[in-house]
Amino acid sequence: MRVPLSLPITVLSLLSSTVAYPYGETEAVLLREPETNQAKANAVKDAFQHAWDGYMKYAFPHDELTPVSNGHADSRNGWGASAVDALSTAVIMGKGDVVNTILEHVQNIDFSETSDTVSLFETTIRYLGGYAGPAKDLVDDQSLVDGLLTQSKNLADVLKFAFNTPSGVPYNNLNITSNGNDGATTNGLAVTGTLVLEWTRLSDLTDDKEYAKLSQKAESYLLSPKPSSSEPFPGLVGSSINIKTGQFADASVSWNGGDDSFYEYLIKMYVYDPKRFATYKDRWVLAAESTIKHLKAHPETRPDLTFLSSYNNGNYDLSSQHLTCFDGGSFILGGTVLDRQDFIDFGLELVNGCEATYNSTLSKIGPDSWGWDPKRVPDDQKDFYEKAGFYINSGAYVLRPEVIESFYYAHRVTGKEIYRDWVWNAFVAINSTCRTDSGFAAVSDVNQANGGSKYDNQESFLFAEVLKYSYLAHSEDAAWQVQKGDKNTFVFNTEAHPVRVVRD
Ligand code: DMJ
Repeated sequence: MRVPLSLPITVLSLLSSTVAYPYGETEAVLLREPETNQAKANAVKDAFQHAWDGYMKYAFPHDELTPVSNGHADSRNGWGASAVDALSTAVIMGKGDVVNTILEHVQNIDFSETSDTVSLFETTIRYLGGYAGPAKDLVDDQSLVDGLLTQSKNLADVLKFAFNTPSGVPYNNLNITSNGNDGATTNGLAVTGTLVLEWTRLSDLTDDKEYAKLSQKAESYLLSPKPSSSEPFPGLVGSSINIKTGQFADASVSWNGGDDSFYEYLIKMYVYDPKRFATYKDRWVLAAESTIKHLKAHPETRPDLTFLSSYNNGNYDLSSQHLTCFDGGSFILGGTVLDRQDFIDFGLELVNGCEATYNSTLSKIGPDSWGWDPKRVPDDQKDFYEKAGFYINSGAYVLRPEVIESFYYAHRVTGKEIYRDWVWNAFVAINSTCRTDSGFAAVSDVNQANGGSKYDNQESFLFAEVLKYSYLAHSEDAAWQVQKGDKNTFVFNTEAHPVRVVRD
């Protein structure tokens, strides 16, 4: 079977020029003389090639390059996670040689072989979601393209025992050799609720309804949460689900890591197929409205900024994470698709808050987590908190994409250049701070001009997300770009792999 063109198989330093201009009370500082967008897109492509060359030289076909020691690591089952995660970005960038190399690799993966505990969530979003269909003219051997769907199915068939529980809520941590699990009694909101796009897409492509059915059954408990106390505000639900009963085990509410992409996928399922997934959209709208009403927070020292707090049993936690910053993009996507300017406006407030976490640090990269609770300001961060509006809880940057991702959505939907400038600023800072001789490294302290020390780790989502969103923000309009209104041809999974939406 031919995998059609661009059919996303859901399986498998720079110097400062100090140009500044205002946005609300936040300033955007361009770290480099402005160039043409084409030149910026090419610079992102060069960064991709740099990382790809280092990965090929020192790490392929392992999961990741260790970019300081020039070795390799296998944190994602040892199936070449960086190669698979790089595929859709290489397609979009038109890098035919890279695409061909990855396709050849994919054919040789034996998904029954790994000595690792397999994460259903990570394997779904990176591998199953990662087989974005290569453009035909980039591929030398079309049989390799055809093989993607086969491998997608092979992988899902290896993983599907995870759903074989009394409720159908899956285990996340799997032993695929023994069809075993870690004996957990609960599963997390995001890891349960971020399967449905990839597994439904696989069913739609194969006409085998089983994959969709399994993932949608698990999702059904999240859409109709029980007990009712697990939904303290309409649409906002607890964080863990009992695997035996499908009932929520708590009522702890947030958009942070562990919960995040459940909300992301509610609206993305509607974009994928508005006819089948209107209920998902209704749940996202409830969650979005409750979020504006109950979780919106403004730091005392910077009331112009907006962050999302979290809530548990009457208490608010005034802290947030880099992971949470997908939120602006989610509100903007939902707002444009549903023609709700209030959601777009709130999304832009969130984007502005996340940008402040970048422009306030010495490296111009945002921290992994931060807080704004006046009672918890560390003594050594009082001045920083006064000026920035937040204090840093974890100053690491591990090559996460969410801030750039939301800048990208803001640019695509508003058309405003400032959001594209913010993408460029972030890319320039990452390129300057994290770059090593062979790739890009996570760093320990974004509030040091040089990022502190480098960790010997390069997550595969550098290829899938950071470089893709940075490239797309500066490149021409194309079918896979986010569009205004209900005109999207593709929707990105949470790992930024484009999935073709269903059209009549
Ligand atoms: C990626 O795997 C995905 O974006 C996921 O949704 C969250 N964690 C990483 C990036 O931070």
